[in-house]
Amino acid sequence: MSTIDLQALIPNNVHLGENRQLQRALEHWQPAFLNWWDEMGPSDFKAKEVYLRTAVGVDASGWASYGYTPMPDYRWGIFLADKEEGRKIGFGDHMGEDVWQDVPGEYRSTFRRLIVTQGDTEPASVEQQRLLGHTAPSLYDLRNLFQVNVEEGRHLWAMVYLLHAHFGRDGREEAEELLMRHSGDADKPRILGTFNEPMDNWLSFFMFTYFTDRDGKFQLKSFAESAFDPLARTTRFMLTEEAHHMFVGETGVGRVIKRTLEVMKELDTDDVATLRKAGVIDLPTIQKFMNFWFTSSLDLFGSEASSNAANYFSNGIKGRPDEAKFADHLELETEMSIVVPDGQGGFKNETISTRNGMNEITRLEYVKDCNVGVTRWNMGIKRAGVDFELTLPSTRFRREVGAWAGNFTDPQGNPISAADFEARKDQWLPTAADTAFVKSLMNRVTEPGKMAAWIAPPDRGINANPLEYEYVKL
Ligand code: BYC
Repeated sequence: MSTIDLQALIPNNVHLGENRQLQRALEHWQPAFLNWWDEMGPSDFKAKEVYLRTAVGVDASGWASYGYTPMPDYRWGIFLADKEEGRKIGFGDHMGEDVWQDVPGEYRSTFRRLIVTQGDTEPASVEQQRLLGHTAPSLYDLRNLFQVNVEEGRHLWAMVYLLHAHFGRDGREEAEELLMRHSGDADKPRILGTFNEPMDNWLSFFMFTYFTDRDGKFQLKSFAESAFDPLARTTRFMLTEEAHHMFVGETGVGRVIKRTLEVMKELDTDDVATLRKAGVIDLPTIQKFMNFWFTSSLDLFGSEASSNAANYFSNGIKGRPDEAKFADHLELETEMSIVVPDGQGGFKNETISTRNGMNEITRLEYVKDCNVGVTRWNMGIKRAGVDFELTLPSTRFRREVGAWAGNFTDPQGNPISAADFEARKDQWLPTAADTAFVKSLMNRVTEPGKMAAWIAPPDRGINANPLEYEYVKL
């Protein structure tokens, strides 16, 4: 097991103290990070004590400690999962060779670009969520928001460590740049689309942590297979923290639905206007928010057919999530089928090499995983005796990246004209009025144990504490 230095300026299990140059470089980046947190992180809660989980090791049985801390004092550390002695590359053209402890020169720029892309999403999400603390529906939710935020900060540290440790001066420059781009900035936006979307209400936050953090899960799983062992070990540990983020999303959306169902029963109605007047979010609006965040997250997997993705796989850079469960780890001559527009207003099957289809394979695994929570939400709706089913739209709907970008379909994936899409999009996606309504419900609740009227309480508190626990000392 690795030794953990928790007393160091930067807590770590990578023997930072033995590499003075690297330590100095990271200690130089640290004030820039704290400055970024101060300017772009959660606004106005700096001095408040928050009941937070902090990573203090990588042992599955006890990797975190819980306690009150003001967020700027959070101990952001560098933790890699333990080294697996004798680990071999598990896929692609280097299959069976020893994994790499450093980046081979020929793959350096590709690794750097991917690590930067991954790193960019972490502070981006904190920036997107910057103002949400002011409208938290409970102290429990406020604490969860801040937990997610500090851990995204730690994930940024994880990528910055790799850039500093393995990419020399270029890496240090990229680490600086990670603090310079900002979500939604007209001149220097974040790299990937979803991370520039505004997030000004908690329904969007829950959808984001359900759907977009789940893209994170799948991308991290792909990196966890990488031949570059420090990347694989870093991302394996990040996945441990990521699980809570998706829990926040799944239970968050579930609690919104539960509360709506309660009011539907009380008032014996499914009339949207009546429910909105009663202060809950109607199910069709929840479906629209789901359509938006799910489709935006689908784009994060890249094009259906991608020679980039084929190269990542061939070269051992990125595998498929849970690569071991696939029968063929070379996919040298194999082919697969994807659905693309036929150029005449319809669609057709196209055969591509499996290596070129890696993004699509990962995306389809992601869709399956997304459906697990949707099924659970639907079970709640069915149990309440309400005739309504939430459904994930087709992977062809509202795409801005890949084969379907610039093509219009309905949520079932049937091609339609641009004019038809324009005429019907308000039925499928949140309108300005829908968002304004959801925002109108966002009033802050600060009494321990109390919830805003549009959301049901969670089943239990955090770390076996009661719901009434003072999760944030305001
Ligand atoms: N928006 O060949 P293609 C997370 C670019 S989330 C804008 O299909 P490729 C988290 C693409 O970069 C996980 N641009 O792409 C969640 C490429 O540009 P260049 C984040 C896009 O390379 C919540 C070009 O289009 N991690 O951790 O096969 C909170 C050609 O595309 C988009 C990663 O993404 C888009 N949506 O695959 C906090 C992993 N999609 O290079 C955190 C690292 C594509 O030609 N990234 N493009 O200039 C990757 O593995 C790959 O870059 C992608 C794209 C899977 C994103």
